[in-house]
Amino acid sequence: DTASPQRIAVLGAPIDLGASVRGTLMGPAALRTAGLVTVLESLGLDVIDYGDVGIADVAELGDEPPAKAKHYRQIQRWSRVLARRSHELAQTGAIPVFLGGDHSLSMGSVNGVARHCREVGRDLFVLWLDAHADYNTPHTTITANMHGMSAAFLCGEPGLDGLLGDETRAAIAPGQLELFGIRSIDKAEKELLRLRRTSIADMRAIDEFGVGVLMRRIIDKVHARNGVLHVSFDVDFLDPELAPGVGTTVPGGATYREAHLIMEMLHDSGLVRSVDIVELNPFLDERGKTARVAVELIASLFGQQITDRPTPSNAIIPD
Ligand code: HAR
Ligand code: MN
Ligand code: MN
Ligand code: MN
Repeated sequence: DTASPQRIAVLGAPIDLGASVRGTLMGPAALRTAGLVTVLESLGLDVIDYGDVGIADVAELGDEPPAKAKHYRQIQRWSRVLARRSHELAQTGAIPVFLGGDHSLSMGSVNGVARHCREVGRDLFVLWLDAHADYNTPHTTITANMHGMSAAFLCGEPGLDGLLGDETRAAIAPGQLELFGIRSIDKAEKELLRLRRTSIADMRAIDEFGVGVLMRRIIDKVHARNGVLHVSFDVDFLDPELAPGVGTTVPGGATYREAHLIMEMLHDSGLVRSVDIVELNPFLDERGKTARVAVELIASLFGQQITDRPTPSNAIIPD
């Protein structure tokens, strides 16, 4: 029903053990401080902020931790609680927006959404906006950091099979993953991606064709399959000049204008049903710069247009 406002369910996941650098646990607070909820409300959306999820009540399972997966036990507790909460939120018909936290949180958030999509018979496509492919497994990883494994886990790659315990695992097909903005992949990770024929819009492709053409291709594909989209937005997708508040910066990232266009095209597509905002590390940020740009981009994703922004030039009213 187009008359009722779109509902947004905000849920914080203050997790940082999936990354090598501590500090992303402050991400949800920084995104709220930068005005995330207010800006979404100003766009006419009905926003419920469910606060932050925790793992205090989540039991430890007794499965054997994989040899190369740091902090497996804690990430497992996060993944299980997030998978459950994500599924519940998706079922309410709201658009869940998960505030990270490092990128390991997507193993739970996307699994929950994928489970819901499976139940309602829609194909879920996942747009992975990131400098990294996050397509390692405990077998391929060099660092054993679990934030580098989330996309692979979601595509059903082996090695973390007991992660969700009795929570239903809902893997997506590798053809439903769209890696975008990539400029750092490990050797074994790249081989695995090649084997799976995963779609990768790396920075080289972006430079050659532009984000407009590449995004249009993805949007058309999802429309053609009557699918829906989850946007997993790792802020290191952005150029470090624009987004310094990240533990794993890689030069040559998306510009302010490229990132805005992507978000605006995604909004116009009407396909987005869920979002992660991950890897923001406020401990490394410069006076809230990265948090602010992330919030601005999320506003664009939910309908803010370039001419809506309160800039001086915007105040010139034609007579
Ligand atoms: N490929 C490296 C690894 O597996 C780096 C992964 C870094 N991941 C993130 N998220 N920052 O995208 O350790
Ligand atoms: Mn990532
Ligand atoms: Mn990354
Ligand atoms: Mn904008």
